[in-house]
Amino acid sequence: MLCVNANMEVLDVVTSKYPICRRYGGNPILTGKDFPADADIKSVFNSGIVKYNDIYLMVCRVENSALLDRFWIAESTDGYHFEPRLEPVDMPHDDPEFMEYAGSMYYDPRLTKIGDTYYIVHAAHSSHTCRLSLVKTEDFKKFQWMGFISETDNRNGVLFPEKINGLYVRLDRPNTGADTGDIWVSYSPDLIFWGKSECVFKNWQGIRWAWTKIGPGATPIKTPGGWLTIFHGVRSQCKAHFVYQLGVCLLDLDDPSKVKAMSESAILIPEEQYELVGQTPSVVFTCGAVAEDDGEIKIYYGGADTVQCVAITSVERLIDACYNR
Ligand code: BMA
Repeated sequence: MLCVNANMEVLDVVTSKYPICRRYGGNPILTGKDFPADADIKSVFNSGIVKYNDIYLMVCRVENSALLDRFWIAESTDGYHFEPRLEPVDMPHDDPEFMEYAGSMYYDPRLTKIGDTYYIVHAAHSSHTCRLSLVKTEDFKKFQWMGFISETDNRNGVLFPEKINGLYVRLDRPNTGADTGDIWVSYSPDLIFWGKSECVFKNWQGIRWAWTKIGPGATPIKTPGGWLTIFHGVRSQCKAHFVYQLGVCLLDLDDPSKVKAMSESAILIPEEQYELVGQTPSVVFTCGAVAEDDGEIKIYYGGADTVQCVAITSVERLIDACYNR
């Protein structure tokens, strides 16, 4: 079959389209039991990740039995075996505005390195529903809150790793109804003031399996052929419950509002017990991926809003999935 590689060369190779992602055999890689017992952590999922000084540094979303969500860093040298630090992240609890609005609940951290700074865009529950909030750190010890960066009813946001045409760029998902929403792109000169917003694609545009809503997932990965962007898509099943899956698309390098290609099928579907059964059944949800130097991509994802998992794929395989519809 014909296959497109990362340099956008068309190759005639024998390749199997499925599976696009391979689950790590040791999934789940983190559960609540891996954290100190007195922290009462029941779930760990939807964690963000970067490689920091050759260490895989995961900012985990952890939840206790009072449903209080916190961030807790876990570290790994191989990307599969993670050791949680002794304490949760010391978020900017000295900032009264952050505490007033977000202190009760913040979750789904998405990490992006820009220059020497690591930024975390995350959802924060405020008295005005959910907003995107921005935190930065240079050493993963001290964290500074930069402010809210969206209006209400927006919980999925991720920054691109570099400026495009002189501006910072983000993808997000402003809700357009009770349970609908599309992926948008916005631009900013300073990461605080955002504008030039455009819809990138809608939940129905070519995505048969995500008729309810979609949202950005992992930090977009730069390839010669475009920004490789892993997102989540949701469908309501028999009006009874939502099914969360992952998809992939390729956005134009200079104008990420343009979709160059998109996989027809989901690339990861809830199938395993740890994805089908948990706090929220039938959920695979990503906030981060690591692109290795050899082209391998590790997609870190939450299973059923309960446990943290990882699946392995590659740049070539994902680009191939985008083009071979
Ligand atoms: C989304 C977010 C995620 C969660 C998912 C499935 O709306 O809130 O944190 O994993 O729903 O419940």
